[in-house]
Amino acid sequence: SCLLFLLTVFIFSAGVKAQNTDPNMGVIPAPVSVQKQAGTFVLSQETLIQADTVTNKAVRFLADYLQNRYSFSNKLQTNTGTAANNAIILTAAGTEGLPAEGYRLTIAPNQITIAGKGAGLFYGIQTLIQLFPLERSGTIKLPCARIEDYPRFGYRGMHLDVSRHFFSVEFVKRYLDLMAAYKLNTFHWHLTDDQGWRIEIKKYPRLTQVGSQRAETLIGNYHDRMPQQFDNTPYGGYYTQDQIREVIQYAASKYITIIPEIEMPGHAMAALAAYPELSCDPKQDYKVSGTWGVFNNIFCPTEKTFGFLQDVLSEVIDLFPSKYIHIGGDEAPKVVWKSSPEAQAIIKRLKLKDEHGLQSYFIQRMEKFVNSKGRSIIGWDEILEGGLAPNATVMSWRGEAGGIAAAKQGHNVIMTPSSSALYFDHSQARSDLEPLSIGGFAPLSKVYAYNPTPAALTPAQNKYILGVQANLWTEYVATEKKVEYLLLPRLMALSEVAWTPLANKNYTDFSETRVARHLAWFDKNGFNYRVPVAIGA
Ligand code: TNX
Repeated sequence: SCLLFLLTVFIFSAGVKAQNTDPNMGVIPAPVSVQKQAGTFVLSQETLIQADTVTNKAVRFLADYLQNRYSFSNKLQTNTGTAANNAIILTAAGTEGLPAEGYRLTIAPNQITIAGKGAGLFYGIQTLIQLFPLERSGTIKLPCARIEDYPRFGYRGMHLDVSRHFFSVEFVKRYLDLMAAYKLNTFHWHLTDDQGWRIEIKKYPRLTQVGSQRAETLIGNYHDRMPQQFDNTPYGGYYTQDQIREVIQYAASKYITIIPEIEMPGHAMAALAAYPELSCDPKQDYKVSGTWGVFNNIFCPTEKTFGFLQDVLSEVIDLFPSKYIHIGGDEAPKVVWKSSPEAQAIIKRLKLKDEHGLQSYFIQRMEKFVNSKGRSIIGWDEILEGGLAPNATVMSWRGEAGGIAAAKQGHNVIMTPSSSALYFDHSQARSDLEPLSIGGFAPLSKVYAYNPTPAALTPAQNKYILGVQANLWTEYVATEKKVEYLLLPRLMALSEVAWTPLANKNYTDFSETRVARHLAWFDKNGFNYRVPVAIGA
């Protein structure tokens, strides 16, 4: 009887456990509210899709997804007001009181309803397809439930550096697919740097003819563990404007905005190699850098440079519909400006305090130009030095200090602190057991734990925190497989930082219950990832 008692206790506790496990039904990022209900909906080839507008891109996404994954050709029909049985109803009706990008998903035995507008409808569909069983054949059995959901932050970003290493249009699209699956809505495309200029600019063809190519490929490390090693294979690549447009359109189909970054005044070696007259010493022989780091040669703050950058930004603005244009601003040593008569003359004429004042003047001039085109600038937190441009948004990467200072001044902020594991080029576990990386320690648990609203800010000041982003720099990332390895599974943790209300975050539920299922999905879809085993600093 003792045994029977133990058995009863065991069964009872297992039952309780079963009820409490998987409170989010496997969905990442964890939704605002999930209520499981009795019954199932069976989705098949016969299920009708009824939508307010059948040509809507979210609606098309669902129909194409069912076609591609299950070879279903579900009939699409405009909503008539009377919902059919065995139907998925996609509609803007029933969205009252929902915040932007939110949705209500109801799975009942005879119908699935997703209420949402624009991105909200798309995100409801993303949640729905995460509930599909992994097996791709037969019908799709879905547990009944009601989910209400909306994001914590309006800016949910992921960055990719395509300068240090170049990635194809096809790969960038796959990257966007992953972002969209986890409800990230902003892709920060780092298009120019010392090691390569990657965007075609019609007015300055040498930017890509010369600036997109480097003579050698660095295969070793530039610091600590290994001396620099080169093979002498030339390396290069760039996107034509047609390709850029294609990627922008693809992103838009998944409700992702692309923010292009054109670096200034630093990280400019590729541009100077193409047009040495933009430097403070045009007689020097500039080369597209084959090594990593911070270089002293930067754009000279001359009228010629301002004219050039305005031309470049004009073409960039014509291509990209984003509200924000990122103009860099980071890591610009002032060595060259200190010894340049031209730079010193401007400091004198404008009565600027020093070279930092000149950097601030540089950024403010570019801001005026970007604002005149109806857009706003984002810059790395160095743009605080010497005074912020009046309308600038600050990307806080050297910890949170820059973001905190900017918010206190009433400027918008995007948090992307390298010290809080948002640098996905940093190692996910003990670095001697991981592929060669730039250093740093950014394990999954630390990414997950990040909270973008610092306690140092009042609730009113925290309103300036537009959101959060992770960065993937590619000095040590030459292959697509390595990008995926660094991105996954950390992208999922980022999505929960950006989307999920603080009260719903739970690392145990995330890492022990939900992640595994998503890894299996990556396996099925051929994405590389790091098996998330924690191995300490
Ligand atoms: C700093 S983050 C940089 C990049 C490097 C990165 C490597 C920032 C604004 N600048 O140029 O790629 O560190 O982690």
